[in-house]
Amino acid sequence: MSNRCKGCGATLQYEDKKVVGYAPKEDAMYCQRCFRITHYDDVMISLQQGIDSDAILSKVADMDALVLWVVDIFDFEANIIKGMNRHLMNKDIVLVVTKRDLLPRTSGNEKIAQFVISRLKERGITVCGIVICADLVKHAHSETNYSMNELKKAVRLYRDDRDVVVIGMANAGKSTLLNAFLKREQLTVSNHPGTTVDFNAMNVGDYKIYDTPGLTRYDSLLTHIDDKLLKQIIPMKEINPVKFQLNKDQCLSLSGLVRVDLQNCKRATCVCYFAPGLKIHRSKLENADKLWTDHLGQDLLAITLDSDYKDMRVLQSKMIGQKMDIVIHGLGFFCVSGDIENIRVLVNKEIDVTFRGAII
Ligand SMILES: Nc1nc2c(ncn2[C@@H]2O[C@H](COP(=O)(O)OP(=O)(O)OP(=O)(O)O)[C@@H](O)[C@H]2O)c(=O)[nH]1
Ligand SMILES: [Mg+2]
Repeated sequence: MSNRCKGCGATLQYEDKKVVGYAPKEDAMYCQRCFRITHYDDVMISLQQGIDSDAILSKVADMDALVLWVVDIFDFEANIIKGMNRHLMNKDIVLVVTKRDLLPRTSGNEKIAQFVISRLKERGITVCGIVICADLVKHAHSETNYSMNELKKAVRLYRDDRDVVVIGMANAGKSTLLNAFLKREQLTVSNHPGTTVDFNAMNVGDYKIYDTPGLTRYDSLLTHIDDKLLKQIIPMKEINPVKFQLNKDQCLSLSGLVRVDLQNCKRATCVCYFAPGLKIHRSKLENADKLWTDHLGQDLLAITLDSDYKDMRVLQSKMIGQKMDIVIHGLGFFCVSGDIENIRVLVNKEIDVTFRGAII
């Protein structure tokens, strides 16, 4: 049997430094890439653009195993696996919510569960259970970690003498969850999508539990942004929302990544949930085109994927219900309420936007 890296699952090899799995010594347990990610936050070989997602799903489909589907609640829309039930027909799937601690403490687990249930229903996705996990980074190993106890209960209930396989989008928190579940610090974890590179089996008593590489979402900003900017755009702790009261037509610019135009706006509120490294700038709508022509890529609009805002895609929506989220996949969301006739969103052509009923 080939020797695998305990951190990322790559097959270890000792010849080529530029290929995943390279280790300098034959008795190494971890590859050099995992070592450098853990100690220097240096990915060496970036797999941000993806690992073959269809191949991962078909391998999982062939396993006789309980599936734990890990979903980052903060980036819920980009964490949906399109056609999951078709790929994983007849599989028992438990949805495990991670990164709940990024949302305000005031939005309780009950409300989050209701949100997840209704979104799954709207998308036609069925799962046999939902577990909400909190604070996996800080309090993972505490004996009283409520979420770990709930997860253990769900595994006991649904496993049925089978193995367990953990799947989900890149960066969802799969390896972090497994380290907490197994009370080990074995698996390599980082905020670079594509950290785990292959299936990684671990023994738990009489069964195996598998970590897997993250599936790539091509419509998420995390896949397209320069690796060096990830720290600025991925939130690490509870979001401090930024609130704007609006009483006329206005434009909100999220650095140079997203522009939200609020047209025919009388009285409205917009609460922004993004990483603190991303600055939001408010301007009059009538000045927005000039601002974006003159300053995209500089100053307040410094972080961008585009050199001309006219290359960006334009999406529009009326208000959905009383309170609506404008979700920018891989980045965060604006929550708008009030009297707004039309909302226009400009974003890079590769990135998806979802308009949905508010999560909070
Ligand atoms: N705030 C918060 N951050 C989390 C949580 N779980 C994971 N993270 C962070 O999310 C990032 C990704 O975690 P990983 O466990 O490497 O994610 P993964 O799904 O294994 O990623 P890939 O291997 O790339 O598919 C890391 O920076 C973690 O510290 C959580 O519950 N809360
Ligand atoms: Mg991983």
